[in-house]
Amino acid sequence: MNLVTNGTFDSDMSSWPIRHSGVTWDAAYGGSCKWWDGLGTTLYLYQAIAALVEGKRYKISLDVVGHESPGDSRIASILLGGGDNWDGGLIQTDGHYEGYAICGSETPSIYLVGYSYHYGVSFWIDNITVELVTARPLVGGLLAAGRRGLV
Ligand SMILES: [Ca+2]
Repeated sequence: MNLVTNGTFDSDMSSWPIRHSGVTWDAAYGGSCKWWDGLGTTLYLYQAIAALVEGKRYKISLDVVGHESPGDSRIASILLGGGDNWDGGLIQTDGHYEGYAICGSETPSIYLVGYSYHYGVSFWIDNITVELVTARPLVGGLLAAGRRGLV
């Protein structure tokens, strides 16, 4: 179950009250979130997500749906509850991105941090999701396999 509210930016930036002034709603790409500012500016986007639990592992995904040349998109960090950076790597150009993060001990939330690499570069993101990773039922699976004579 996706825990993010309005991660699809259908018509506005509701549920994303904390963000840099260069992170705004845009009608482009069917409703998306535009990141823009001058060279080297740190941009950020934040949403409190009460359902996140410290120490639990979550899958995060998002799409970069467009960017203006000459620069690539740059989102360097995605943190849950102030925990360690996700393992999805640097988000550099258009595409679908997935990674994992463990929720830290701060206010349950998602916090995305990026920057404009070249002056005037804009990029658009969409479809932000955060889902709890549930452990596979390994023991039950082995027992079932055993009953079928597989182990
Ligand atoms: Ca959208």
